[in-house]
Amino acid sequence: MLKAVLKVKPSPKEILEERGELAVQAEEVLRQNDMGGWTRAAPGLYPHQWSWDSAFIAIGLAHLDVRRAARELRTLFAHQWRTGKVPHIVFNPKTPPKSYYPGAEHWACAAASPDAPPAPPYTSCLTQPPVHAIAASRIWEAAGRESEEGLSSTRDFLHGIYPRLFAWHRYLLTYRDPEESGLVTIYHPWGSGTDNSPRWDAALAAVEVGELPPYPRYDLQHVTDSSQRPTNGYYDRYLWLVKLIKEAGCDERTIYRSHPFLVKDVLSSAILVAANEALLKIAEVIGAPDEDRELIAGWAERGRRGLDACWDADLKLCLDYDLRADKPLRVRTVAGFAPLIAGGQDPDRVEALLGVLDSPVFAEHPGSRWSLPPSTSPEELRFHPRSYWRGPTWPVINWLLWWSLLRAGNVERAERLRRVSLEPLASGGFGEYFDPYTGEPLGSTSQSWTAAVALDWLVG
Ligand code: 2M8
Repeated sequence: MLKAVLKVKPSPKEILEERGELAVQAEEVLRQNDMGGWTRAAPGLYPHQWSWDSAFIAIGLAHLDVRRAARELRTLFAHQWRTGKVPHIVFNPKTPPKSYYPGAEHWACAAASPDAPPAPPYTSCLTQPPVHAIAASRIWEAAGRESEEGLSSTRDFLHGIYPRLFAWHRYLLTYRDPEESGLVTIYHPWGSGTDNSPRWDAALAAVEVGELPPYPRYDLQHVTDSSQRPTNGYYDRYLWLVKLIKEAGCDERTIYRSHPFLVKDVLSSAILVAANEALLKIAEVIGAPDEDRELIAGWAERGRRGLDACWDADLKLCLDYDLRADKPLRVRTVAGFAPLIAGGQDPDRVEALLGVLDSPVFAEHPGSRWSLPPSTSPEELRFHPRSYWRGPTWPVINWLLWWSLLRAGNVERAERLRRVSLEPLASGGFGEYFDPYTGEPLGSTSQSWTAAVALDWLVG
């Protein structure tokens, strides 16, 4: 087998040296992308602050400097909307023109909505998966290993960020879940963070795209071949949806009534359950009122029930739900492991999920270079090994699965995943994603969140 041929076992000393070197390199990537109080997602392709990237970045930074890690989240939450929404991008006004499209001028949210921050730096109007409370609680854990001073500054940070995190989760469980299903609704594939995943193909196919002015694809300048990025056909749909959201004044109720893309996203929903558990811990540290804690515990419970309702017993995975077509979106992607990420599952469900994870449908596909889950199962017709979220393996997703296994008490399986997850980085650097067959790093280089999760794996 290819896997066996490629693996010449290094000695324990070599492993330690290599790991030490990798941690130094990861720290260097975060340093280079540090813009002061926030970190750009990547040097060329993503020159702004992205919401869930920042949360992962804070998890890595916590091992270098808990104050700087806290600042990463504080900067992001300084741009929270009046509704509690945390925007998916905070645009850096100092970025040279023609760096990223669509940028702040295209979104023009402040003009479209009275709920948006009125002054620059402007933001987008979408959201991304809510990893932030998880990051804040990891910063608290890291502070516990520090001096009394680090601990007390982090306690102050938790006091400041708690009401903002609370408002963020409440936004997701109200505006984004008027049905009270426990599941988060997204209006755009960008809201899922797994943009061109085949998860969204059927729902996007039903969107009728109208007249669009020509637009640039600056993203294609930053990859070695355009197959790594979404096609123009997908971009047409993305920009059409942006246009409709702006026309609705970014108003959630109007969007809910008229928008053609309205989907319950199981990955975001599962992350929200785990984030609510983290928020409960923070509530305890800062002594938040009992009513808050009851509410948060109820949100987590509701989320678990929602995910239960999305369980597909044949595929043994969780499925997203298309509210417009009123049916599940039946594709095998890493989002299907949502219950594992939510945590608190009964042992049979965990066993079923691990059975799929460790099968040829995902991590043990015979063509794979490493035992890592591809973002889309190679058994899916729409799988593509090099195209963004349609097949490559993503370090941040592997981090989520690793962390979930640890929480579930499956230390041995978690450790195996941690060790294998470092292999692509040791051989290919801090790529955005990796070809599961060849191991080639793809997309952006020096991607901040890849470096951040590597640090957490190596130093944490
Ligand atoms: C990718 O998404 C952006 C749009 O938000 C893009 O392709 O331009 C996704 O991988 C997303 O999950 C990530 O947060 C972002 C920055 O790393 O890039």
